[in-house]
Amino acid sequence: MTLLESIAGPEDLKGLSQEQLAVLAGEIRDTLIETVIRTSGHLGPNLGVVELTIALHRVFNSPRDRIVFDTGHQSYVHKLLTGRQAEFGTLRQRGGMSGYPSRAESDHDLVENSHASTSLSYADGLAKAYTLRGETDRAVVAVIGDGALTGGMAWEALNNISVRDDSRLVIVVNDNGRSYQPTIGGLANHLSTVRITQRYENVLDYIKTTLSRTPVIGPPVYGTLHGIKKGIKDVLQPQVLFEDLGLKYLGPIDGHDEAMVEQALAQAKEYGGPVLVHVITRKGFGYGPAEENEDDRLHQVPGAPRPGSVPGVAKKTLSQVFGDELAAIGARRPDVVAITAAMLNPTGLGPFARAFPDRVYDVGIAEQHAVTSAAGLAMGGLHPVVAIYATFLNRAFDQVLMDVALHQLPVTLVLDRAGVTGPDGASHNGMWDGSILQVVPGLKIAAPRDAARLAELLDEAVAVSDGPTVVRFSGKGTVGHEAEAIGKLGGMDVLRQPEGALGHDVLLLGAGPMALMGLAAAERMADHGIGVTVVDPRWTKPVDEALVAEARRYRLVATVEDNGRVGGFGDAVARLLRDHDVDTPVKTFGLPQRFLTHGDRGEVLEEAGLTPQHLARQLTEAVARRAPADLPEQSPQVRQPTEGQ
Ligand SMILES: Cc1ncc(C[n+]2csc(CCOP(=O)(O)OP(=O)(O)O)c2C)c(N)n1
Repeated sequence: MTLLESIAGPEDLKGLSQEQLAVLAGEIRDTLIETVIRTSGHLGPNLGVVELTIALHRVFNSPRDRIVFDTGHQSYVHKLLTGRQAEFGTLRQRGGMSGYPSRAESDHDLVENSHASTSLSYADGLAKAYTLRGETDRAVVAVIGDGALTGGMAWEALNNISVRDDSRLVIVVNDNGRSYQPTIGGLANHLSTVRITQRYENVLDYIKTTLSRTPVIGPPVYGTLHGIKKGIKDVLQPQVLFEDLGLKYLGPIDGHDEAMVEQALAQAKEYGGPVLVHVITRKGFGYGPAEENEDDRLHQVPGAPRPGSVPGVAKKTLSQVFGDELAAIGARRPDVVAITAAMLNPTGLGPFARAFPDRVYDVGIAEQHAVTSAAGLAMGGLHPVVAIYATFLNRAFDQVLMDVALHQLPVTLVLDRAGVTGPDGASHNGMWDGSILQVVPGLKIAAPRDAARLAELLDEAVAVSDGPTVVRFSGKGTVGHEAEAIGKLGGMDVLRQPEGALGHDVLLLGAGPMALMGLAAAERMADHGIGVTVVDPRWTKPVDEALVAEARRYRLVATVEDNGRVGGFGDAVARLLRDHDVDTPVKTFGLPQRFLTHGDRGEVLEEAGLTPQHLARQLTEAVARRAPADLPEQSPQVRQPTEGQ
């Protein structure tokens, strides 16, 4: 039995010696590496918090004391120490363990939202609740990375926490200097001063020697002099920043020295008011390939290929298609600039950043700021492209509505990972944007079905100069699965028409990649004698009015979208037809309005009924249910060809 196997819960950690803890840390790292490389998941962040998590569970009494992991991607070690080793091999698999804290899995898990920068607000609320309820023995701990600390919500929380001297609240800043890539901004610079200098006294020595040795005032000395002007203490002592806010500061502490971390946490626990413990760790610690990975320290690894999958040349992803196209646009349009919220490479902005380093802004994990700052850039005469994962745009709805749309500003939001993303679970599926953005006046939404359309629609979107545009797609999709239009209906692409003797039974509108699924469903239905016209709307907002006349000629209109069913494209189509008194019934297919549990994309879509087989069956039944008397005149032979066909 390994030492790790002997840990059934946090209590079992408490009697271990320092030597045993070091062995345990090694075993945890081995387990993380072996498992996550197979299952996929967040490797670098978890390798960095092994000692920190052991110390947390030795000092605090979870679940009586509450530990909230910001974002939650670094909670694997916590899972291993809270009775979940046996299931750990099922991490992120359908029916298996979640890649984030999960309330269904354990009483030790509390917050599973996985959107960054919320932990301090949860902790603030919990601490207030325990104070008011007289549960004064309970401590609340928030573990937040330096990346998550760049989000505005974290500072709103600090502003509130700092005045609560009755809260037993411990904020652990896990400072590894990185989000995916190095964390940016003034706060990050401030923290990095601490990381580099470690001790204030050493800094003073450094200043003395540097000043005496440097004949001319070069950049590093300029920084130092700047410090003297401001007051060296203010610049170099990190606690000043936090203590000015009213928080007790402990640190900086070497986060891989378990005993030191434990000591600091114990002190913080006893203090009785809010305390910030600043822990310095290395992302990927203890695993060479992660520590040496210059891109992202193996922030997230893809996992081993599934059994049965054929290894081949990696296909270009749609994120890369977007990135290359934006770089091409950037070359001919000097007014186009790009913004990322701490996800430059994952959103495909790498090529643009390399070609135009002055025209790309990493704003930190600050989606709200990203959007309003884009509004400012647009007011200043530029055309910003904000590249963001669809699920994280939810944060910035008011900014899109009031800061951008109200001013009719030419901002293009590029929403990657739209639709079902899968293994990251409920909080990561990009299934809300298609609905919340439908209500924004003047905003246009494009949903490319494949790589060629992505490039085309991105070009069209950045050409719009009188209001915001959105391009939503799933960047994990790859080049190759394409469908050419056989005609046009208004601005929409017609992909298939009923052939031979088949009637015009169903007008099927497939948004984005669902157009391809619609084609596959149509083929099956043709085998059963049902004629289906498949149309890709290209723009899902506004809905093309050419649909009104066309819809009257079919028994049924159907819409399919990779988005929640409520308030999305389908509902917009139904509303348009209703407003024009079109009698043809509309069936809308999309994701059920639920929080969908994790699994791979195919599995989640299957469960949601979004497969060609399921669509074909549902539509066949729906056509059959319509009584002949309800049906419009079927005369496809005399049907006028639609414009462009
Ligand atoms: C609102 C939001 N935007 C973006 C992300 C994507 N994301 C996940 S982890 C991460 C970096 C987090 O950095 P940090 O908090 O320092 O933790 P580390 O991984 O370095 O331990 C980002 C940007 C997110 N989870 N939430």
